[in-house]
Amino acid sequence: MGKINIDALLKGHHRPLAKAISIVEDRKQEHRALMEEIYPHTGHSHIIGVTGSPGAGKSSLVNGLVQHWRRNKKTVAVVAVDPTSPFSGGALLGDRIRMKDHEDDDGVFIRSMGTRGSLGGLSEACQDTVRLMEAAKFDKIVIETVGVGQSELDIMKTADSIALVLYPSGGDVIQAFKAGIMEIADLFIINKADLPGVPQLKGELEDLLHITHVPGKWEPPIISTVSTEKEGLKEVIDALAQHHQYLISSKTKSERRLSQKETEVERRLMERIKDELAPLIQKELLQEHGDAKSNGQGLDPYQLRDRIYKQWRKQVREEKGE
Ligand SMILES: Nc1nc2c(ncn2[C@@H]2O[C@H](COP(=O)(O)OP(=O)(O)O)[C@@H](O)[C@H]2O)c(=O)[nH]1
Ligand SMILES: [Mg+2]
Repeated sequence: MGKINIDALLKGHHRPLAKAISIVEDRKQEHRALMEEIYPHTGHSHIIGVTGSPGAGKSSLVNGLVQHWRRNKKTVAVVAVDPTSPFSGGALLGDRIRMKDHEDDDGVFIRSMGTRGSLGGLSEACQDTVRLMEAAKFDKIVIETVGVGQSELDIMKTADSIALVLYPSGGDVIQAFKAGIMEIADLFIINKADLPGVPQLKGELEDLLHITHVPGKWEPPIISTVSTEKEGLKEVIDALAQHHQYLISSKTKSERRLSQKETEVERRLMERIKDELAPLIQKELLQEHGDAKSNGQGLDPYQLRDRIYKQWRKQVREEKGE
């Protein structure tokens, strides 16, 4: 690992943490060893996912939440997975000022993750980044993402508490519902409550929540905020704390983390198998393509699948020397 000072990272120092995140993002060779080393130190933070369409006011909200937590001496790390995020490089002037609010504060660490490469790779990098932040002992870790697509949903599912930020504009709720975010949100925030249309949006939400609610389970609150005026933020902080308490007392937190781990292991395993199979599949398909040219349709997809599968198994057996 050479250059990364793990002890300093575990104490929450920013420099080694930033370096470690770069290693994760670039998928450098040290990545695996690094993750192994920090893993035993993870699991203690409250991970909060903040999602919602671009312009809903997620970053403004997060900015306000960070200030609140800091006043209560909580340390906070933010990872913004949003190309339009104020925390990203190409930010607008006003956004830079917001980020500056926390610049000299050691208890706040902010990192943006660009859509370098595929979104799939991004969700993995994000997951590992959150782990590094946990190892660095931040009390609160916020993941901000625009809520679209499977990868974003995967990212959100790594959070303990998920907040969906909406604003009175129409259409948003149905979109969130379709994207499957409604079902996983633990908290609904109607931001821009200074604009007209709040009661309608709230009514719409309540109707949908009525359908999705499971008796005996956590009932997601709906909170109105004006992030730019810091209105309603205390209520959001309290609701998040309550949800965290609920997760711990109902043992849901450990259950959720275990199921997240299961999903992650499954995904990583499938990727590995896919990588291993890729050359064989390509070779077989190429051959099949040639065969099909000379004698019509060739094998049907099931037969071809079985042939490739058998060959792969044979290959594995040979490797094991059976
Ligand atoms: N009127 C109003 N504007 C807001 C509010 N919260 C955020 N905004 C504005 O909405 C725009 C987008 O906010 P931003 O936090 O960057 O949204 P994000 O894309 O969801 O992160 C900015 O111009 C904010 O100043 C609010 O509560 N009321
Ligand atoms: Mg943003």
